[in-house]
Amino acid sequence: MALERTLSIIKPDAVAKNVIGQIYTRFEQAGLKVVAAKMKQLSRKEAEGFYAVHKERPFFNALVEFMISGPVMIQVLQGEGAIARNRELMGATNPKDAAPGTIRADFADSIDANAVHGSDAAETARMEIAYFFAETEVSPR
Ligand code: RTP
Ligand code: MG
Repeated sequence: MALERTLSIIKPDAVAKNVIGQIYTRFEQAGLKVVAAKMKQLSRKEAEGFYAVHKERPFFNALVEFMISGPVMIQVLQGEGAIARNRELMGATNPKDAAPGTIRADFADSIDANAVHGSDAAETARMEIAYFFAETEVSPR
């Protein structure tokens, strides 16, 4: 498996629940290193741009409203097979379908307020990391 980087966002619901540390512990225990991080209140424009791939979907407006409802914690995770590994840790999009012990099963309330985002493929990971971080902001370690 290749060393990869993926973009992770702890969404406003999980930040409000004060579980950033618990979620970081799961990344670390799975062998994923945090190599860049920032807390941010997204503007509407930033949230719309980030989720542009979903702009024709019926849930787009609700998704954007939710993502700007409070600060988010944005990080780059690095590790062997980081993209798939992070998706496994996250669990299914709808917490009702998420496997026990996953982040969404344990911390998410609904398909909208679902605690975390994770890139879904190598190309989206590259785009999403570049959306929030300059190359100089990502640790080379
Ligand atoms: P994310 O992008 O946030 O990591 O989530 P995901 O890959 O698991 O799901 P995706 O299909 O990319 O959808 C992005 C976010 O939109 C909301 N959503 N709502 N009501 C619905 O049918 C619906 N489907 C998706 C979710 O909050 C999802 O995380
Ligand atoms: Mg997605």
